[in-house]
Amino acid sequence: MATIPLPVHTVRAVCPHDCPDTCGMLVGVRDGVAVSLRGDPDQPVTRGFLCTKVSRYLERTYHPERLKTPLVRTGPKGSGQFRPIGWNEAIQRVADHLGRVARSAEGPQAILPYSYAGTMGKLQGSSLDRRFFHALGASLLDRTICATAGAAGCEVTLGGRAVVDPDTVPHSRLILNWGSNTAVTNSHLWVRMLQAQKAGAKLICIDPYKSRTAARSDWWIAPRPGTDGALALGIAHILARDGLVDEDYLDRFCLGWPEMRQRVLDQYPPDRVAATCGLQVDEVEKLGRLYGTTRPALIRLNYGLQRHGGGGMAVRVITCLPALTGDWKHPGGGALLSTSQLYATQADAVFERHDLIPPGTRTINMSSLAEALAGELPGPPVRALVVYNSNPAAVCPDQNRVLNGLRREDLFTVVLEHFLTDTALHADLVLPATTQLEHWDIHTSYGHLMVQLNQPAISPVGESKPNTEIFRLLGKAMNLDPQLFAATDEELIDEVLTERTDTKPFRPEGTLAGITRQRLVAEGAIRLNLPANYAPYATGLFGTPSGKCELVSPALAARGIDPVPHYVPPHEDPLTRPELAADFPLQMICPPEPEFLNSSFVNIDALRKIHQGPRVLLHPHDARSRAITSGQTVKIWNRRGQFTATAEVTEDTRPGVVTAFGIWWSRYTPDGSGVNMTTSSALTDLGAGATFFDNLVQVEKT
Ligand SMILES: Nc1nc2c(c(=O)[nH]1)N[C@H]1C(S)=C(S)[C@@H](COP(=O)(O)OP(=O)(O)OC[C@H]3O[C@@H](n4cnc5c(=O)[nH]c(N)nc54)[C@H](O)[C@@H]3O)O[C@H]1N2
Ligand SMILES: Nc1nc2c(c(=O)[nH]1)N[C@H]1C(S)=C(S)[C@@H](COP(=O)(O)OP(=O)(O)OC[C@H]3O[C@@H](n4cnc5c(=O)[nH]c(N)nc54)[C@H](O)[C@@H]3O)O[C@H]1N2
Ligand SMILES: [Mo]
Repeated sequence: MATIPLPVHTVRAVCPHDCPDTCGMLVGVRDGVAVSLRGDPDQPVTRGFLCTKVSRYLERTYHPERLKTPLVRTGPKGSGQFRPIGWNEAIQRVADHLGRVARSAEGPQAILPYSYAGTMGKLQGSSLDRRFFHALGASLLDRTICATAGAAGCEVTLGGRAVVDPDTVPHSRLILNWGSNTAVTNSHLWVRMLQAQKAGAKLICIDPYKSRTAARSDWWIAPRPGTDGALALGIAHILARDGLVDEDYLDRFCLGWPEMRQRVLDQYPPDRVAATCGLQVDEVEKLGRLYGTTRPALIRLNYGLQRHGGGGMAVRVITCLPALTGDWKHPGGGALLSTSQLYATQADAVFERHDLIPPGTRTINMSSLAEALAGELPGPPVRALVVYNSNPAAVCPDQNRVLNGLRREDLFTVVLEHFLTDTALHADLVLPATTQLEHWDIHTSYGHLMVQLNQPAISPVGESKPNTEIFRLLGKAMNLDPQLFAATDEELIDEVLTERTDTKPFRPEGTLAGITRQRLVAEGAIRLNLPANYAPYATGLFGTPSGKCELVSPALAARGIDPVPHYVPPHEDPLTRPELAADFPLQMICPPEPEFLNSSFVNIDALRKIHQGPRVLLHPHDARSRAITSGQTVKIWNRRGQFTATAEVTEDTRPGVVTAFGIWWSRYTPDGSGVNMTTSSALTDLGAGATFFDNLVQVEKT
């Protein structure tokens, strides 16, 4: 006879991962154990559908290798030899060590916090941690590893992010996925693009490799990596030459069209652009004409094209295009990078207590971790590193030098984690953190306009604690002002939902009025208070100093940068660096495998086993000259480092471009090395971002 199961109750949660979709989830709990996890059908944007990765989140939470107690290192750094210790001892050891560094002649700036978006939740992502490090006077971290080049490119041109209401996407007649693998990285937006396609829209994908998005588009255009700025200027040339611009929009809302017009007509004719981009002149002409004659046209520009020396300028040029055509005026037209700025949550400066930062505190760029750990940056050497929500040993550029730094015996490293990642393996102390099923959080989104609350479904697994609680304990142990840490997590959520007071003029409507924790608990996701089909740039609400779309940018001129849109080549460009290309002739791009989220989920067996191991795509032309065939093991290297992978010879990557997939943990690679062995810590032109897709390599059979 079957036993009667205990009742299951359902808890509303939110996917915490770094992805624009911020899915609503429902967790089924029986007798304190999470027994099911699915998409929340009532979340109006994500509508019950979860990706392959996050549908396995229970395997993450209950993974046999989940960290359950604090650990202290007993062997050499990186060896993985640890022994469990109690929380009191662990917290005391961290507090003692950080205290010693802070009191030393080198001072508190020798302490470096290192975090990114392992969780996007405001509480576990950037709350009491910030207050803690600000009160301590630690070095500040510039979080540049993902999005700052594009943010800076948009800021200069638009005075805010390129944003359209994702609800309007089905109205679009022409969609350009530009450096965006939307089918994989933003699947709920992709559904809307397919809706548009069904209604007759054309889908174009601009990507040096045939991503899943490219494969499902009507047209795949494969420029050389890092040349998107030139392509956009070529489109602008065709618009100007053929009279395909919206003179009225340009007159009313833009600054500097005459200068930009002259520039593109003089310097970016299609034949020259085609040569720079490695495209046919016909392709450039056809793209320019299609873009100039189809309204509304939407550009989904994303991160792939930003991770190059000229990534900031490329984004600036691309975000000029919808002003030339007047696309911003049409629902379904414009350009979309991120919706994150529309959330009028309490200002970070207030919530994270920026007032506590001692004047003159230095800022360390997270993409320069290699340099920081090697003591090559101004200021005191880094003596203590506190890592949470990030796995820099795997995800940072110039991995060899990052690992050398992490192996320094005089460096004290603390890592808050779910697992013994490559970074945690190098820690002196590991502190076990809770997953999203075990803590409170509040979520904005960078791909839609919902506010969502994550409620804990189960008690912490093992002795793990939320990041907030860990920083409360550290704050107390270091005798920091108790007021900073007094609020409970639920009270912190209420603080986040307190209206900010520095609202920018271009988003007067995005208020949180009436959105409370109580309502989020009762109702689930709530849309920001914004009008339907929200389109700030339709009526010229730009956030620039002139209040216009700055095709010519006085702000850039003031910084000594050419204020008129132009092309900035990649750092490692075979055309402009022939001496480097003589030894390392192939441009390498290295996006994550679709089944991984950067380095997260690599330890979920079912996901990892979809692939045999690290792989690299080579065009038949490049494979033939190296006598490489599919299935062979190859080494990929340059002066910074090398890694091995299995070759796939395919026309899915353009000639001259190697596409390698990440971001594997070293233990799952053939030689303990990942894609970031060859990547460079050189920074982007604007925004000081990382340049993962801008490195020249050689490939050879092993
Ligand atoms: N499944 C999955 N989803 C994710 C992530 C993940 O790791 N896995 N990561 C999340 C995060 S953190 C982010 S930032 C976003 C990233 O989202 P996307 O920007 O969409 O993803 P990427 O794969 O980084 O880059 C997109 C495409 O740009 C192409 N590309 C590379 N160089 C160039 C270039 O010079 N020009 C052009 N036009 N294209 C180029 C790459 O081949 C890639 O297919 O996705 C998020 N979603
Ligand atoms: N070669 C190459 N390198 C890249 C990229 C690329 O495309 N190619 N992409 C870059 C991009 S876009 C990004 S955003 C970065 C991402 O780099 P990271 O932000 O480092 O992202 P992940 O690799 O997902 O690592 C996040 C870690 O946070 C941990 N974590 C999650 N939630 C919590 C929590 O609540 N508490 C604590 N303490 N820990 C938690 C996870 O277990 C995981 O190990 O990588 C960059 N690196
Ligand atoms: Mo990212």
